[in-house]
Amino acid sequence: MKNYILSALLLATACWSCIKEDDDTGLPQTAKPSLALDAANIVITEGNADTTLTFKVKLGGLNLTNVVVTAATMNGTAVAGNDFILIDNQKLLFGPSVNEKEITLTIRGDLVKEEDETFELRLFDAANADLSNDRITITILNDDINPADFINIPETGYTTPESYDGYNLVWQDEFAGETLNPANWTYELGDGCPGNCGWGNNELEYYRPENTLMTRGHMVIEAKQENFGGKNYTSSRIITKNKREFKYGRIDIRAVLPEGKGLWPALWMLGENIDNTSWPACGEIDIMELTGERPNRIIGTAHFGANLSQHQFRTAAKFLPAGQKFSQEFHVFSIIWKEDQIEWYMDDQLYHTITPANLNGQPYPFNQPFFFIFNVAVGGNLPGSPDATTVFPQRMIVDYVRVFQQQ
Ligand SMILES: [Ca+2]
Ligand SMILES: [Ca+2]
Ligand SMILES: [Ca+2]
Repeated sequence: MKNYILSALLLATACWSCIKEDDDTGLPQTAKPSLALDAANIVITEGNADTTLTFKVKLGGLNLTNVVVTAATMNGTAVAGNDFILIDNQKLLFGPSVNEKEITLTIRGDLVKEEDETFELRLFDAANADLSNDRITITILNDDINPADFINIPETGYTTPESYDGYNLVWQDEFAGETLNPANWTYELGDGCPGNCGWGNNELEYYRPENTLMTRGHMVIEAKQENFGGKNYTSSRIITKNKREFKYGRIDIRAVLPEGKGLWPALWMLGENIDNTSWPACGEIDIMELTGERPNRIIGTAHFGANLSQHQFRTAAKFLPAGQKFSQEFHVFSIIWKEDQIEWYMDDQLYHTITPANLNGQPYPFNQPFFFIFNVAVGGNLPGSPDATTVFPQRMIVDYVRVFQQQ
């Protein structure tokens, strides 16, 4: 019974409003023509070149006068300019007896990996027609890949904790972003010329940002055999100078290293005063270097000396067990650095220590802030040039860098 009454009430309300509208004009009712987008929501694969879509707007019923409607695109997650070409309040005029118009929409294709994205095409402000189906959603499906997503990232290897008793984690870069974080890093580009050609070591590479790749929480520096900038190899070199500089602490860097004659990956630091106090008086801490012809050996080194002619260094090597290589899985390269002492570790195994007593009377430059440099050099004084056995591309894969300081 209740349901019956409710239905009757609704019916009565509907009829009453119908009659009222019909009564408004007092003239014989001619139905306005109906105007609609002759399309439904669509899904399109982006493609690598622009794609043109044509939509019909159809007028139904008798059009005795001019009908006008406005079409526009509305940004969603897809944005005009980047993902499609803006339709900015385009007027569609239907003269008498015209009952169809077209809207042309351009979807921009590219090779960049993106999320799937949507936007809308809308009709509004119809004059002399009743508008229905006035909007559709266009979904653009990503069809691009990040080439770095196909790089093999080893799943095994040594790892270290995110906290240590008595220390605070003061800085970390886990390389989780889609691009290198510019708050932390600056690219050093080119071949060092003029002024420091070959980066002071007769290196053979040209540094480019394109050789730094981000994938799945890792930063990859790729050394390639290709001609660019007058060099036969390209690679990347990134620094934290003027952005992230530290004095003392425990530093952990987890990485997989390249291999092959002529490859020279390095995770290292320079004194932040290098612009005023030239090398080696500013000090250099090589947390890890490897020469690719010995893929099971890393070296940790401190460079110092009052001036260039008095340059000295203290170095030590750490080997993996026979049959293992640093290119196969992750290892963690660390220093524990305090006043008047630096210790070098590989997978928490101490293999090198320096104190002022080890510096043969040269000034000790390591009690001041330093910045990081991560790079993969090709050729140069330390490793010599690549040869026929060297396979390119080669990659240094860095999972994280973390700096802990004593509480
Ligand atoms: Ca594409
Ligand atoms: Ca794309
Ligand atoms: Ca990571």
